[in-house]
Amino acid sequence: MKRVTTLDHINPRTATLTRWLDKTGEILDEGLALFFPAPGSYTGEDVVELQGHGSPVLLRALLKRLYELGCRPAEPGEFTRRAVENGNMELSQAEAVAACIDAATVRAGKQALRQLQGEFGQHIEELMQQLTGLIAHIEASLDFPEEEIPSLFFEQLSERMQQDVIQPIEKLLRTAPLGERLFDGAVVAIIGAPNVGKSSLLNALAGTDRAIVSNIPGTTRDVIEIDFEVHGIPVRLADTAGLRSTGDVIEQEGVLRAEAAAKQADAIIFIADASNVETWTTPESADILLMNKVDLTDVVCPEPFIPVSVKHGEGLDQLSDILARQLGDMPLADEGLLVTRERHRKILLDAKAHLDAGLLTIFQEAQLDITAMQWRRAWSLLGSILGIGDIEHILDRVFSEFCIGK
Ligand SMILES: Nc1nc2c(ncn2[C@@H]2O[C@H](COP(=O)(O)OP(=O)(O)OP(=O)(O)O)[C@@H](O)[C@H]2O)c(=O)[nH]1
Ligand SMILES: [Mg+2]
Repeated sequence: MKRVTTLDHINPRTATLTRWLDKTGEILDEGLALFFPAPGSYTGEDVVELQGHGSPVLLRALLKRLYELGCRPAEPGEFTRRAVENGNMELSQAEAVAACIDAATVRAGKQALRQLQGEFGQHIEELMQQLTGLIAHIEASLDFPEEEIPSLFFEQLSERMQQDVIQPIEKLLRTAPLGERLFDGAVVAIIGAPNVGKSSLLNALAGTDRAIVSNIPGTTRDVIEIDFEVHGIPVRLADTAGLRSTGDVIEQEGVLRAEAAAKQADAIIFIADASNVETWTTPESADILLMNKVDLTDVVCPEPFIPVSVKHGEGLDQLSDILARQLGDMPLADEGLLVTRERHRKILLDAKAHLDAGLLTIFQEAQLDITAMQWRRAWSLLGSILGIGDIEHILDRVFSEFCIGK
């Protein structure tokens, strides 16, 4: 540090004003230096942070100087990886760092924070402890084959396996569709005949005036996308050209794009116009059916259409609830822990398969070693969520998804 700043000494954990110098001693910038000594730093190693004025030119000059002195840029996720390797956090917490950075909504951020604080990891650890106890019972009966073990013993063991390990895993797995959705988001396409109010709906849901609305059928020609959120789920909403056969080549292209957007969407909202029966013919692919402009007529809205009046904001709250549910939202009074990463879901599924397989042989004395083997395999799998086991392999996979500099 002496070679790049003007400091002779720095107190730990204190922001100290300094200047950084180039090779010839010329001042490059002025800023703050912070020193976090091992082992109490983020990575568990000695860490120095330099905070400059943030101008790309000045920062580049500082980086150039640091590279001259033998520094190199961090690999994606390298700081967090070192924190894991030095025992400062377990792997699912490290993944939560990436999740915190990626979180697009407050709800997603809250889940990431719970994971960062180790709640998810602790739950997995508790399951592993339960599993260890049950494996120990099986191992013990394998060690004393001459003992007559009552079948009640295995019945109880299998019951505890169901209650204490398999059922909690199943409960976690049920949260995965919502948990993953909170981070991956969803694409929702609005389709329907011309002039039914598709662009009006996009504007109303996203609270902007993004798409042109007019009473001329065929107003929207292109796919218009906007990002918003429904109950904390990030949604990319796509407004499309009204579906009809037309001689206008530009509109034809718009219709083709509308159909392509609908194909790629996770959910499709189809809109009909209550005042125009010709718009009611519903495509099979639609997930949510809206009957718009109910303010214009007294026609009874046929099932399963949901009556709305986009113009007057009627029925839109109900639409948000239905859309959120369509995207995997669950009614949770107090949001429990969610499985938010595909890696965790796959491991839990795999572990459950091994636990179930172990139960198949538990009442067959000759095959009890298979039960023990299956359950031990499940234990290792759960451990790989926390980073216990083939650590290098797991770390490579997890940190390859990180962004640079964390
Ligand atoms: N009365 C009434 N009019 C509405 C309602 N929703 C939309 N409109 C009107 O219907 C007309 C068409 O609305 P748009 O949102 O442009 O319809 P669109 O489906 O995007 O039409 P295209 O882009 O041409 O396919 C506009 O004049 C809107 O003001 C509603 O709930 N009630
Ligand atoms: Mg439109």
